[in-house]
Amino acid sequence: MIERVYVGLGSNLADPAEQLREAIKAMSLLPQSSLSGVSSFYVSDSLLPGQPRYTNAVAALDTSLPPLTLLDALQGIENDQGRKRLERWGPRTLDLDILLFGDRLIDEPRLKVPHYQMQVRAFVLYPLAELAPGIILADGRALNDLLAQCPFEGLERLPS
Ligand code: PH2
Ligand code: MG
Ligand code: MG
Repeated sequence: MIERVYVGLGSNLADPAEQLREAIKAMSLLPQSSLSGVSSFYVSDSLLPGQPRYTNAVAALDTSLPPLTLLDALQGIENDQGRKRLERWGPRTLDLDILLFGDRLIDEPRLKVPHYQMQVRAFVLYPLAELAPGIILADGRALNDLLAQCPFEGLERLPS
């Protein structure tokens, strides 16, 4: 079964936009998968003060990989691009987060889907809306309702 997965990309170290482009290339080479869209890039302040600004985007991936296999593959890409897991929420060269996985609700120690904090993250919701306008999440929430509660304020959309 092929499922549509939305992956959030983020970087705030080592030329963030270049990290995102490299990650998109690597995702396009994943087995049993095809990359079917990438949003614009957006720049915003870190949720944690004192860190460099982040560049974020969302990619749409059609895959028949099971969720934890895809998670392993995405973590492999993070590691290949020099991600050091020093502290939770520390600055990072690359962060790849599974946001939505088809119409699944996933509650595993390593993976919660929908991503637990996407509703308060403009840098996730606005790029997602470019690729999946009007989508209803597996838990029944409407993306449009989440957007209405989450101001665009503070996001800077980069020209493509
Ligand atoms: N990710 C974090 C912490 N803060 N801030 C922005 N703007 N974008 C992110 O992707 C981000 C963050 C930890 O995952
Ligand atoms: Mg992550
Ligand atoms: Mg993250």
